[in-house]
Amino acid sequence: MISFPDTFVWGASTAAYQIEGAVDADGRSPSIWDTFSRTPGAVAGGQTGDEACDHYRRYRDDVALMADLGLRAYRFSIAWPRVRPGGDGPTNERGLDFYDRLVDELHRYGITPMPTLYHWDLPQALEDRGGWTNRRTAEAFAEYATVVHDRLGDRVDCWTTLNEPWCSAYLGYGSGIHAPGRRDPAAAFAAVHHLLLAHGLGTQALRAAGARSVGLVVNPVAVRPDDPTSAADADAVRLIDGLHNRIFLDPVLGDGYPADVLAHLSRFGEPTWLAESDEKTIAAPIDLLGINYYNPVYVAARPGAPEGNGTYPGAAGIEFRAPTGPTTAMGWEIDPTGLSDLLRRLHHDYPGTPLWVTENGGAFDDQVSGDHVPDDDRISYLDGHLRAVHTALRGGVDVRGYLAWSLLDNFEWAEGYSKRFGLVHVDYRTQRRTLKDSAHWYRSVIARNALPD
Ligand code: GBH
Repeated sequence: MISFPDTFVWGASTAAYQIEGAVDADGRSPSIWDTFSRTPGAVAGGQTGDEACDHYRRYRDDVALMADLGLRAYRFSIAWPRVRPGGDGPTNERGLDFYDRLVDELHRYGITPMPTLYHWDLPQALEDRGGWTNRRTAEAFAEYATVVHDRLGDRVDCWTTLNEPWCSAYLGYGSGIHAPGRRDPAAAFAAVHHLLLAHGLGTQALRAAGARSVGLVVNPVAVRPDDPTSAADADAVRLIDGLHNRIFLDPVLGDGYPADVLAHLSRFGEPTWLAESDEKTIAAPIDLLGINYYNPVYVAARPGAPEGNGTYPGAAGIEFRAPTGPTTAMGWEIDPTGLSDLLRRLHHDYPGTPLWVTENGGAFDDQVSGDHVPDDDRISYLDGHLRAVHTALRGGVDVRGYLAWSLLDNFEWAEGYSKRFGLVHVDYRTQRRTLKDSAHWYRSVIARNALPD
């Protein structure tokens, strides 16, 4: 048996726009994803989060499912446009009421609530004023964080500020494949900075309000050279590692922006967004770092390749090698060694910060037969990655918990409902939930606190 520490926390994650639906209920305003999903061509099949899993109305049943699986923690996100429909300004108490009920319901079953304050659903009203390219959005985030803490802080101990600022900045403002769909490298880097500033200001605000534990969720990636003997590939690794990982981790964990990254950004003009004490604000101490891990990437120096995969502004002549091994339905390479490598590296390069795996999982083309969803591919994905977590633990890495992505099949952003990541299958016509084999498997892992040999 491969046993985990007694204190290891098992759970699952979701995000508001991906599951809640009820986008007009109780005073919620539109977010950038409501706008983006209505833009022709933006989301597969023209789908939106209008109904999603109808979790807003079915949360009691969904919490009962979590209890049935034996989850000890549940990471969900709070929809800023429910709480502050204008982005800043008046608070909408009815929006907070939902999270109030959800938190109470979780406590009824002894499940620890782990809210994330921002999982990509920026109030459209703020985007209309520049969104994450506007410094003011970071301040508005800290105000919103305080308002949420005022309501839930008596029952929530552990907070995370942002989910994957890399996606918000690079996909939202750089490549435009996520909301708000802008394509402007300079805007992407301004967004990186204002997201980091929001994290710093939000962390300070939560602490001032009395929060016990505050952290950030990132999606660092193990960047590997296509040819380990090539010096040019090693340079490509360094650049992509800088633009993907160190640009977030170094400022948050205390060192300010890396010099090589700042040098790279200078080609897009002066970083006028970087004010005097910002790096100090961003380095506000955190109690946990959440890691969302899906796959490693391999990069190669190839003169003439499209710039940084279309995602990393200014990274000319770098090709992202197509997967050579098995992939998930997203086309992402399945390789759990990426997770153990990453955990070891974070432990080594940024010592002293407790780590959590806040998301990990795979999309597969599940087949439903009656009450049965046989998803061996997902079980083996999860099993392999949990072994990787265990390897890291054995190597002395401080990993506190594992939260599977995702509890439910849900709205997979630009892929709409076509990609299913859930432990629990959702029939979107009836909203019927069916536990997949992976859910039964996960329940037994949790119950034993161990994997079979
Ligand atoms: C997470 O983002 C999100 O937090 C969550 O909302 C989402 O539903 C979930 O993952 C599944 O997508 O260059 O082709 O190798 C995932 C962020 C960024 C992970 C890009 C995979 C590399 C793809 N992703 N990344 S590739």
